[in-house]
Amino acid sequence: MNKRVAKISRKTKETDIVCELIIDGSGKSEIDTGIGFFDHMLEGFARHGLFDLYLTCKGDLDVDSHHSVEDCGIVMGQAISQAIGDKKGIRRYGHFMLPMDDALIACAVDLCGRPYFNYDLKFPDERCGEMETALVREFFYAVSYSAAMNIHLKQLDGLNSHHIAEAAFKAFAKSLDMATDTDPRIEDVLSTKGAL
Ligand SMILES: [Mn+2]
Repeated sequence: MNKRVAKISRKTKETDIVCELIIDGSGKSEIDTGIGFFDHMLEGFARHGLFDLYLTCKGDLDVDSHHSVEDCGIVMGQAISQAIGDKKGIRRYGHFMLPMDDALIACAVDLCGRPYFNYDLKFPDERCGEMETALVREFFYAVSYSAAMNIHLKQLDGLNSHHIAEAAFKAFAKSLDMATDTDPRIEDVLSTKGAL
């Protein structure tokens, strides 16, 4: 099978983003969003999902991190959608329960073509590094509508904001890796409707 790849460029008055996502990667990444903690989260996403991700974002960080994080979510959703293409042969559903010390985060995804987002992470701190923890929600919400996928993220436990966020990004990565994996038994798309 050819490697599933997407390249997206998106420029607005608020952000200028270039992204390359390789679904059939090996966990390599080069990320520069100007937000150290967010780079750390996206590197974890690539490494643990075994995706390759090259992403740069030049955003209006003089305002705050909001536009940069949200717009990276939009672009990554577009990249996921473009890379998986017609979805033939993929497992479609993915889930993972990921522990990170005190944090235990469950994620479930469906690459169904419909956006839905369910989120209940609760961060004890307002920020991790220079990134507002409220932006974790904005990122995954943007991915869900932009990729037209269901994303459920549930916090089962967690005391440390860094661990909660990192476990969420890794749980999402593992779930997406499962959902985008192919199964030779699946002919066409995995739907009784015949379309995803
Ligand atoms: Mn960390």
